[in-house]
Amino acid sequence: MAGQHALADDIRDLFSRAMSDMYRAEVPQYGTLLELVADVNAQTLRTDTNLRASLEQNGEIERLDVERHGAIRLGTARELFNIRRVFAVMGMHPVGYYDLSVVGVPVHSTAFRPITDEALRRNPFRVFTSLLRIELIEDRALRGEVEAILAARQIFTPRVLELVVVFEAERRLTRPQAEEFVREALETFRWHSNATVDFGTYRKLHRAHRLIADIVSFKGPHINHLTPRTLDIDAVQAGMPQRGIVPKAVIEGPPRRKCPILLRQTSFKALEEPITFGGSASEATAGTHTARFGEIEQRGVALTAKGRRLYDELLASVRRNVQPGAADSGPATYEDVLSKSFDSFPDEWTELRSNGLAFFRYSATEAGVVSARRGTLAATVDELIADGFLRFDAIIYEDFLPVSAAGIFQSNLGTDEQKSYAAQSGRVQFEAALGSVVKDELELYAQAEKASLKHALEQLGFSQIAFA
Ligand code: OOG
Ligand code: NI
Repeated sequence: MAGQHALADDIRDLFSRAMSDMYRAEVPQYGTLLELVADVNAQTLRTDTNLRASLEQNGEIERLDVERHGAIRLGTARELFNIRRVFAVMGMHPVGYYDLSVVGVPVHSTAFRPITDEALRRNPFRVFTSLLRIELIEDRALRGEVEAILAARQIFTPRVLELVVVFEAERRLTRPQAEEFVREALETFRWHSNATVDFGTYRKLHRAHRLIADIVSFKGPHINHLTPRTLDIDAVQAGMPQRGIVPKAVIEGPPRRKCPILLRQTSFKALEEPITFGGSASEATAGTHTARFGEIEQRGVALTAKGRRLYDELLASVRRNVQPGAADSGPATYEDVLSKSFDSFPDEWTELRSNGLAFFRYSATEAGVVSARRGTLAATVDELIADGFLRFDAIIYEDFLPVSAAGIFQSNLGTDEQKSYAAQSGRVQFEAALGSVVKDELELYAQAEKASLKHALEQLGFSQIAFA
């Protein structure tokens, strides 16, 4: 932290550490998972020297230990508007729009995350943030009740909103203000074992959708998971049972590959936690609620629009033939079909690059810089790579995948809730509620790639015009 002041990146770093400590104290299995992931990552870095070199080149080794994403679910447009302002203080901005109604979850979402290379290197903390689509509640009376309950709650402390205003004016906080901001912001994400509704109302909400009960019944949008990044998700999945954790049957996303793409994720079941329902102490009812779970992820290269189309097509064809977790096909069958289908997705870095399927970060090699001075460089990017003057490393995918997210939601809702909503995409309403457009993730990756190439070519003695 520079001097007396804290900038957005400093505040995010403080916050993500405080959040991790809070969740560790609340959900002990999360601590166990962090230990397992740290062991597997250390082992992977020892054995996979190429991966290690690439992570070092990208400045990702340092961020690995602090890397997490979390998720929250909000009830109203106002809550979404203000959470955008709170996250902005931490240098986290809305990227991407995810419509989950098509997969039977009555929410739409974005991811708040840092967007510049520098901020991502410092601490890439992200929060997948969903907003309830109240219009998808069919029962009119219940819809009215939900609106009234949500209108009456305030998920932010008055002080955190004051500090947001200070930041909006100054673009920074003093160090004591930053520490206060983190303490106050944490309150929004905290677990509450007292429901704001009585047990009858909770049951009614639950019957409409378990997620609706989770969003509406409490004082705030408790963080429902915090996910560390592993370098070998299969090893963590296999190691979980030995540490008393039971993962879901299949890993979401692409299959295991030599060159990891996008994002692979697996989760373990939500905890059943004791809750006190009902407003006044005299009519309080004891019950339980399941919301919080654990998750791990392995991140791979970000795909271009072309690469993403191929991924979506292959995944859809797999799911037409075999459903993960279906009774007649075990996880082995699903993973088999998945990895066979992905045979047609190139699995060499050079091919991924030459086919325009993925984004890469370019850098000048030492040999290249030395030759540049002697003025003996080749003329095209491909030649520079072939001559060993330019290297390229995967740009890591920093976002989420809607089909995977649906799988994570579903595995924690129980398999009985597979209804799908016939809803229009609500992107326009979502952005109106947010008070901002969401950024296009593909554009961010393309910019990062372009900037790295420009810089590398300059180091090699080329002007950007020569390669425009
Ligand atoms: C969010 C589920 C999505 C992921 O990693 O895809 C998610 C939620 O359950 O609220 O976190
Ligand atoms: Ni998640």
